[in-house]
Amino acid sequence: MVMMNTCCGIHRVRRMAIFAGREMHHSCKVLVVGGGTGGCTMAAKLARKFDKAPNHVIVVEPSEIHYYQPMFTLIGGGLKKFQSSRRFMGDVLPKKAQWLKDSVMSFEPESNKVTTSNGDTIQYDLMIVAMGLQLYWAKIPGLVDALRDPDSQVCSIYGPETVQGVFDKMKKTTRGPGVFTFPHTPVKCPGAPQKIAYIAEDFWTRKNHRKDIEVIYNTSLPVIFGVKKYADALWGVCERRNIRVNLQTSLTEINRDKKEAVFENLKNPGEKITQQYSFLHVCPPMGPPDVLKNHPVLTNEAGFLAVDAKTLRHNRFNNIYGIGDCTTTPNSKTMAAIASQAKVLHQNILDDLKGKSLQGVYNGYASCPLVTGPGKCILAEFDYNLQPLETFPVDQKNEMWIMYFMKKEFFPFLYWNFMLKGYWNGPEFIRKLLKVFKKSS
Ligand code: FAD
Ligand code: UQ1
Repeated sequence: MVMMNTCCGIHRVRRMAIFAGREMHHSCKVLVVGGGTGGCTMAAKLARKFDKAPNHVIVVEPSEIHYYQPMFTLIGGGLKKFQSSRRFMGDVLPKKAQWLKDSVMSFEPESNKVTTSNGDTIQYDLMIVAMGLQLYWAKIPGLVDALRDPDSQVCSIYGPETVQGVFDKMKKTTRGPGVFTFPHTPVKCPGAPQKIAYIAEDFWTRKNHRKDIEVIYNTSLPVIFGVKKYADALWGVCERRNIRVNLQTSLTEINRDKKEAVFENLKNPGEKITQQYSFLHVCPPMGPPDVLKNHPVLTNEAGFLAVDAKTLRHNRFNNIYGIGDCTTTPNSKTMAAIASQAKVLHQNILDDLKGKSLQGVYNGYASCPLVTGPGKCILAEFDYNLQPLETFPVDQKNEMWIMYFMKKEFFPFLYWNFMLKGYWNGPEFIRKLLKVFKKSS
């Protein structure tokens, strides 16, 4: 255990920014690295707390645009407009926090300092790391060029720059195999690679092309979904709709001239399977950002920020916390998980600032609205033990219109208006309320 300053006092720096040549030196009480879902949510909660002292919270975030990424699945299926997934970063980050439009390049956790790509340094009392996942497009030979080629019929909902091409390519497909992939790495929203398959299958059925298009879902995983209850329901959907599922089948290469995708059979490593495609949807391999991986003192072997799965505090540095996709917590990497983590993290940081022991415990809650077509959705909710943890007093393994409505209209509303402002802590209170209601009825 490396000894560290606790966040709450030993290192009392004045909140300030000093010029030293062209670089600046900043200092703050709380530094938030990343202004995506987790970073923005935590900055909002804490900036409100330090209301009277502006610039106590600094957010370092290089991007001008903040995306509501769950919308990408519906945009890919032609069910929502791209515009509805984006807002200017300056409009969503809290006004009471200071936004540095820059990237963290290196961490010095022993001296509570980071350096940015501009050469600025930021001294902090407490740091929250919320850097998300990096998409490793280049790890699949042929993928980058195929995605850039509008005639290639290769597409992906996973990037803001690629999602806009998906529906056009879906519309152009009238015959031949439609192939969907899931990589051999952890991913954000592990349901999304199959949701887009269901939406495409539904679209081709409505257009009367289905008899000429074989739909194939090739996943590196040994299961269709990690939670048995929902996996059983999803196998039922695939059987009813004649979607072929190949488990432990991992995309390794794309040859766009021949319209061939090469897969490795993970049940027999080294064995290659070549698959023709007319439409290929790729979920790219992903992992922690390189900057984090370059600091093994902060991470596990795979490069994820090493935090305690319950408290979200760093395993070695007491004044570092993590939230969201970039950490080692073994939950499903979703926005729904982050809403629950944010509640726990907020409580633990306030306890820490008061010098108390940490009381907040994250139970691994995650949720995945598994859209199976327009108007149809299975709302999966579960915990660290992969046990269902459902909010509503209905059997959520069933496809329901109301769940689809929530995915399409209610969750985005909740996100922009409550979660990013620090007011949405996940559905736990609704679950408790409905449980009481259910018992007394
Ligand atoms: P992000 O929101 O990705 O933010 C990370 C931020 O860190 C970025 O803004 C980035 O610019 C910044 N950053 C990176 N490096 C640096 C650096 N060096 N310095 C400073 N800043 C840096 N979740 C659900 O709950 N339900 C769904 O239905 C759902 N569907 C999804 C569908 C798709 C297609 C995708 C892609 C995701 C989906 N998700 C869903 C997952 C959800 O969007 C993510 O889990 C969530 O946004 C992750 O938040 P985060 O804060 O960890 O990372
Ligand atoms: C959720 O809280 C959330 O964050 C806003 C999502 O992200 C888009 C979700 O997809 C889901 C399912 C939840 C969970 C919320 C309820 C009401 C079950």
